[in-house]
Amino acid sequence: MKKKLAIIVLLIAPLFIQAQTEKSVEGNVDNLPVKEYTLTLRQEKVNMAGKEVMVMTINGSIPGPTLEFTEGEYAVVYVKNEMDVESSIHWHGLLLPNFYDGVPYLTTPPIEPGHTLKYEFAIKQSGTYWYHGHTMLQEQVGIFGAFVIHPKQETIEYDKELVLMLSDWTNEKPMKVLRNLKRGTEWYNYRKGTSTPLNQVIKEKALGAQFNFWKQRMEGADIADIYYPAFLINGKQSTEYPEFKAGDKVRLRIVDGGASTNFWITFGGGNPTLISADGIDVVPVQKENIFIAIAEAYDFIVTVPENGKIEFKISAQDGSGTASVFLGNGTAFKAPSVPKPDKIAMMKKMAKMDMKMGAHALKFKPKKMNVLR
Ligand SMILES: [Cu+2]
Repeated sequence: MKKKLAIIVLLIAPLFIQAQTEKSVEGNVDNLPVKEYTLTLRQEKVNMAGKEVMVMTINGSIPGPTLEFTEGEYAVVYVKNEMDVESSIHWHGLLLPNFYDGVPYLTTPPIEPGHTLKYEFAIKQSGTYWYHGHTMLQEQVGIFGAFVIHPKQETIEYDKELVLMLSDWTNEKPMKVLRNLKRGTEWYNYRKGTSTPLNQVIKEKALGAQFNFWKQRMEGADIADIYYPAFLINGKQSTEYPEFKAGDKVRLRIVDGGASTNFWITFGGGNPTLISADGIDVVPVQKENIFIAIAEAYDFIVTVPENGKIEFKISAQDGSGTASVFLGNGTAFKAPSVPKPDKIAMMKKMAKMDMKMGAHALKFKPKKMNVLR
């Protein structure tokens, strides 16, 4: 027993030593202006999609507040855990000492119920980032928010800005969702109406492809596994932002904080110009739509038109739902709808690929198919 303990101490010790040395090689941070935030994590009942459910909030909201800094500041963030379970916050994409990265049991101790952890680090970059819980499935139920860093000197021209935090919402307990997925049934595909009926499969002459799927213990082609009753932008399915006036150049800071949803983004006018990806500025390029994957961030600049408002729309990749915000006043310039993906064509294509590449390994180890990644 003692031996085991000694081994564990030996394994963990380097992490803490590393944290200490990283702190000391941070350079002189004493002169940096300090900016402080407090994030309070609570368990609360909220109604986001037609049902009151117990979830997790940060300072009483979902998503949590946007933390805003300027490059060169020293961030101090107190995370108060008022829940009855342990928690953690990971700062996605931020350059910081390993000890404050917030991955429990790996870099940072978990935040026990009733405890507060003080995160502190120098802000050495600029751009759009986010933070999220790294404990169990807490990110799915509300532990996430945006993290915005302004450069010392702004080089991009715009008048106003707006954070758009995208997410997916379930009224079920995430652990129950996980159990359902592990069962390997097609329950969620039926719920969200994206399963493909057999008569349609036969009509489209895809029965061979379907047999191929069944042989590999898969029900059929689908893009997403979970049924979500709602997709949200800043915690809502539809929001008006009338404070943006005609001619305003608005910088949209878009983050996909979904737990398992990739989205198509479309704009109803406004000359959308992509200026940044994952916190890094890019050569500005005009783009009418973009595909955003989980945890990615894109910044766009749009100009509010003279005679109406712009619709900004997200469509779940599997075609199971949308959400919108509107910028400006008057008649809406509608964002184009994204056509639903053709699942049967996908299935045929995958079956063909499978024959070419020969997925022997899968065929002889069918149990592997049930392992979650
Ligand atoms: Cu992350």
